[in-house]
Parts: sequence; structure tokens; C-alpha cells
Amino acid sequence: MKLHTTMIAALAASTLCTGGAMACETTLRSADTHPDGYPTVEAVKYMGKQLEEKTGGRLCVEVFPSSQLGEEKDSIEQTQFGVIDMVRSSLGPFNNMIPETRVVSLPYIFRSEEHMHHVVDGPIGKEIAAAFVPNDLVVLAYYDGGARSFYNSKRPVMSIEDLKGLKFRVMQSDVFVDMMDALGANATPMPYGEVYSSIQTGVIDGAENNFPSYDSSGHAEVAKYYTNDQHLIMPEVLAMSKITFDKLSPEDQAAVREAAKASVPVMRDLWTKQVAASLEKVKAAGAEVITDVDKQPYIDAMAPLYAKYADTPELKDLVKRIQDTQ
Ligand code: BDP
Repeated sequence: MKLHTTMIAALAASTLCTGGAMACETTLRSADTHPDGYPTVEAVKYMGKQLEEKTGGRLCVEVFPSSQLGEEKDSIEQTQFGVIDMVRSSLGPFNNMIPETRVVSLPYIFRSEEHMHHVVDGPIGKEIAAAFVPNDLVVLAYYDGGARSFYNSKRPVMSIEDLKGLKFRVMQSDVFVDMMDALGANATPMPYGEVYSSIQTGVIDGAENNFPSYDSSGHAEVAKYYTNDQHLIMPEVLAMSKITFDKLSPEDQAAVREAAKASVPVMRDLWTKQVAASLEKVKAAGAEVITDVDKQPYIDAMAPLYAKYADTPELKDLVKRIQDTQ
């Protein structure tokens, strides 16, 4: 694969110590699509502070929020190349590359966020993380992405029938294109940063996301009908470039892992607070949130996705072990 000029420029910049107030020997650059103040961004900053302390200031982290280093798919690619050191991302953009991530992106695979925590905190979390390594990525932590639901600019969606014919943006993953097909709606995969203007100009009718993203992206302003169907509870990851990780001493690698681990409870706490705050905010701004949703028809409609994406004995077993986790 060829490196773009911009990537080479970024690579040169990443070897310089930017360090902020402290003089750091190495500053690791971390990408996030979300704005400053968003729980994921704050959690990675916290991780950086921990790392700085643990390494006596040898290693620091600088978070680049608001897609400053590019949209998620590009940031992931640059992290694989070692141009960016870390990326915090939803699992969606990894789906076409890592089959195991498709399983944890299947709609309604997790019964609750608590169920998801139990799965990612245990052996299955380790197993999925291991599947990233051949793709030059080291998973440092699983973060929360809450529950994603549909919203649109056209009409209140009271049942699956109301979704029919509407055009929704989905993350760039075949799983979500099939999800929309199964629901009788139309999928338009596109980067997160293009969604606001695409709804505004009518290129799409809506999208799907959790309350903090619906709020911080401004989508609530242009698509006020939100149906809390919670079709996707899926984990997010903080991943490091394997190229960066392999350059670190075993002690520093351990410090990186510990710092990332310490950021998880911080993230979960910030997340819970942000969900409540964002819900209040979007409602106050005029969003119509439909909470009385019968999920069963949605769950039933997803059966073909399970058949398609859990298509080997190993992946079928993974689905079963996730479902069996209490
Ligand atoms: C947000 C995730 C972010 C994704 C975004 C999206 O935190 O990683 O990029 O959704 O829909 O909830 O693309």
C-alpha cells in the first residue's frame, strides 16, 4: 500500500515531541471523531495522564478530537501504518476487515449494556482483541457506545412499517447495510462527518446513533424524530498501532495497557452521565423521543443477519457464548 503525502507529513510530525506543558520524550497521537468534552475523548485524555505518571513523563498522549486527523476509516488505516499511534473508534468500521467484530455488531446480540460489559471484560473480549493483531492493531480498551437507535427528519417511527422507504445513513459496514435491508429501509453508508449536511439537504432522511452522538453531532437539530429501538448495543475500542506498540519496551507496553484499563471505569461513568444529559438536551431542543418501542419485531427481522455473519462453526459458537454470558 502506498503512503499518501499527507500521511508522510503526519508521520514526520508524530516523531516530534509536542508534549504540551510537560516535556515528554514521546507523545502518542490519538484520533477521535468526537468533540472535546465527549466521554471517549475525556477517557483517552485520562489514559494519557495515567501513562505520563506511570512513565515519569516519558510517554504522553495528545488527543486530536473532532476528526482532526480524518474520518474514522482513514484514521484506522493510518493507525495500522503507524502514522497515527492510537484511534478510538466504534467497531463498525472494522467489520469488513475483522469477522469477529461483525458478531459483536449484530443487532440485539447484547441484551443490555451490562451484558456487553460482562462479555468484553471477560475471555471473549480478549479473543476479539486478538483478532485485531494480524491487522496491525492492539486493542487497549473497550469503551461504551451505548445503544444506537434510529432517527429521521420525516416522521415519527412507531413500528418497523414506518421505517419502510426511508433512507438512513449507516456506518461503512456491510452488516448495517443488510440491517436496513432486513427492515425494509434504504441504507447509505457514509462517514460520520457527512451526515449532518446530508440530512439537511435531504440526501438521506436520517441515521442511527446513541443519545450523546445524536446530541453532539447536531443531528437532533435536523432529524427530530428519534425512536429508542436500541437495535445496536456495541462496544467501541481504543486501539494502538502495532508498529508503535512494538517499539515500546515491555515495561512501557505494560504501562500503556494499565493506563488504558484505568480509563475504562472513568469512561463508563462519564458515559452514563452524558446519556442522561444528552437526552434532556435533545428533548429541550425539540426532539421527539419515542420510548414505547416493541423491540420484538425488530429482533425477529434480524435473523437473516445472524445466518449470514455467523457463517462458520467458530463464529456460530462465538454468538452462542455471547448469548450464554450472563
Ligand atoms: C458514534 C461512535 C463513533 C462512530 C459514530 C458513527 O462513537 O465511533 O464514528 O458513532 O456513527 O456513536 O460513525
